[in-house]
Amino acid sequence: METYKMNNGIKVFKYGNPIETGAVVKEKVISEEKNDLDINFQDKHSNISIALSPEDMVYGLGGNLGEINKRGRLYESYCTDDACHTEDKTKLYSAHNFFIVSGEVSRGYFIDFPTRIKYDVGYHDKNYLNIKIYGQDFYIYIIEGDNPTNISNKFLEIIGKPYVPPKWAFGYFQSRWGYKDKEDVKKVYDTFRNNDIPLEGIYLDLDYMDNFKDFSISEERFSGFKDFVNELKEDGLYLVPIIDAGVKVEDGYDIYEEGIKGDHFCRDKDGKPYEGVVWPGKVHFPDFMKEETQLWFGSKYKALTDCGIEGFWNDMNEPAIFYQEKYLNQAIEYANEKKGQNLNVYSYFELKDNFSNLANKDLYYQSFYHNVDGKKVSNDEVHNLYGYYMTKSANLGLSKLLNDKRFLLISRASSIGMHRYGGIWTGDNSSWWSHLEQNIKMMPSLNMCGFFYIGGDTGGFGGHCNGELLTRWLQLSVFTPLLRNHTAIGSANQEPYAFTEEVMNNSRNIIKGRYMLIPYIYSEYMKAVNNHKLMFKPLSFEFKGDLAKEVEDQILLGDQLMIIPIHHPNHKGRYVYLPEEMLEVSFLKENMTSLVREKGIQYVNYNLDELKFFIRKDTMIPYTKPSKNVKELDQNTLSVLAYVDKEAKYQLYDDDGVSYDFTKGKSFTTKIKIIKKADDYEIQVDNTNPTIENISFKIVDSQNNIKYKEISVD
Ligand code: MIG
Repeated sequence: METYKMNNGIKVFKYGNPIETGAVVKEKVISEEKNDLDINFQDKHSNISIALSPEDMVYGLGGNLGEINKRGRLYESYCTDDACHTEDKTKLYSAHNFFIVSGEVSRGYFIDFPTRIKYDVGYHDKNYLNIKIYGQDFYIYIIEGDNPTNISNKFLEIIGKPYVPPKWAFGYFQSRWGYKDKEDVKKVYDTFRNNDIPLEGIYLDLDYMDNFKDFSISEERFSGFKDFVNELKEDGLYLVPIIDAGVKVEDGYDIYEEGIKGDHFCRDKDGKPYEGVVWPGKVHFPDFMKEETQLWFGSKYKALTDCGIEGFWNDMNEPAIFYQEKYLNQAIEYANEKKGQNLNVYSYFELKDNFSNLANKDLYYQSFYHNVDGKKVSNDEVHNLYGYYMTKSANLGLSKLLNDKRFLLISRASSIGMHRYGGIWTGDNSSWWSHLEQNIKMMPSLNMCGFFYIGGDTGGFGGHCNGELLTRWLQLSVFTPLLRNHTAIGSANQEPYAFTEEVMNNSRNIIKGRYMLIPYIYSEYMKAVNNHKLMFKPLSFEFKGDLAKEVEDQILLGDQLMIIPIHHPNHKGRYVYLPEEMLEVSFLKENMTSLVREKGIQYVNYNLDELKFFIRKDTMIPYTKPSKNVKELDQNTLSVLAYVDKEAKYQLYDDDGVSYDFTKGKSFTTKIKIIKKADDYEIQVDNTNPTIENISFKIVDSQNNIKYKEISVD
């Protein structure tokens, strides 16, 4: 064993001969200290046991189900396509192996390992966090710090800055699997515009492709694609097409033929390109572990960037496999044998399971191989890197193709390291109230693991959404960086206008609220990226006491806001835990009201036609007027809502929103300070943003007195 030491309270331990995943960007430095972790090497596995005291909380593990406090549940890191996120599931699309055990003292752990890890976080024995690593070659990072925030920040620093999308990616996006042709897409666009609902873009699901072939466009359904894309873009509307991991096996298909010629596909045990079955039927999987393949596949996005496309979503990159021919044939044979027989419960179930268990078998992942630095390595051994490296490949390609213009890029599968190349959506949730609640809780956990450009399918993917659920979900999602309403084929329409007039009016106002808040949301996003800080935090990261630990359906955004989504039907409001005195704000264009609330538990009304949140004392938030898209946001007049008892400060970040000039120091700040005087406020503004001309203030004090002020900025 070699031991490394990084400064800043971070120690790195190396076991065996790990594969370099690229998760950490900071150089590893040798530490002389001995690891105090209890690691037990057994067969081909490694078991770690961490004692938990009754008070310990466990945070992290990113895109997995469950609570913010991970204790009392089982989890697994093995990227998996599972479209039914029920309570008993242990694994989803991500493998995010960073967690913090926090009690008397707090400690962070990151297991840098590319395949399966299982966690029993005090499920079978509440006194232990037991971890089973499916291998003996890995790094473990141990991060000491004062508290979970501090530890998360240190972790964010060593894994490198998260991906930064263009500013337009912070707009509202409409999606559905099943917008089958140009006319469908145009209709969505027209209906949004005609009903004055802001719309930044429309995601294109696999309906746009020719026969589910990557980088193809259906001539039949999307003829004149380039003109179509550019026509919409003139009006500031972006189309965001999907790309799947599997490449259709078909003679004459350029991507397939190039892939074969260039030796870009994963191989089976006999050295032939591995064949799985996904959307287009038989496919080969690009070997994203190879740099040449990353560059090759990344360059193929050109087919679409040439049409004016600047955003993509990478799907099915766990990779999802519907079946492998051999196993389907076995199932069919078995079924044929049983034909005409009088089946009892066992034989009937076996017959049925033969088919229903065909997808994503462990066997499949064990039976195809990557080329890792010249070595043959099964997918099973590096499974969690597949979606990560596919997205890295897309990022490398798009960076070149778009000449250093920023692009929107999200992936379904991910592991830590990928956060530098793209964002993620949280996969195939359902139109369930419990999934709205789950969406709240996943946000801080994902942030801890480096994923900042994140959001769930608003309204829910599977199942049929109704107007109330969509409205409540929007009241959450307008605070998440990725705001996308998406649903599955076969489910009820889910656009804001698909329900009643009332639902449409409420949705419109809430989405407009999002656009009003973009200056703030973008600023918080960018500051979090640049300063290695969390954008979303659990209450317990900021406040002491049992309630702060237990209340998980309220989360903090930046240092200013607490959001309190409603995640039950028929509720007119909810109980809110206020860890300190805060200002309740109902934030809508015409009717913005506020009320100072004492600390403690209070029942707060929250109607369907509001956008509600709480502001912490001595803070402020900037906002602007709503617009139909980001391009048309008012850059000249800024509004500020402040809650001032003594003195409040805010530093508004902005940049051009499209280029990477911000990485070279080309960004703007507007520093605002409001100081309470006897019966007035002194306002100081230090501004480098050339577009801001006026700032209008609404300042509330602890007695609910309101003052309006106007300042012109030079
Ligand atoms: O097997 O492209 O998570 O967002 O709509 C389903 C169709 C494949 C899964 C994605 C979902 C997308 C769907 N895809």
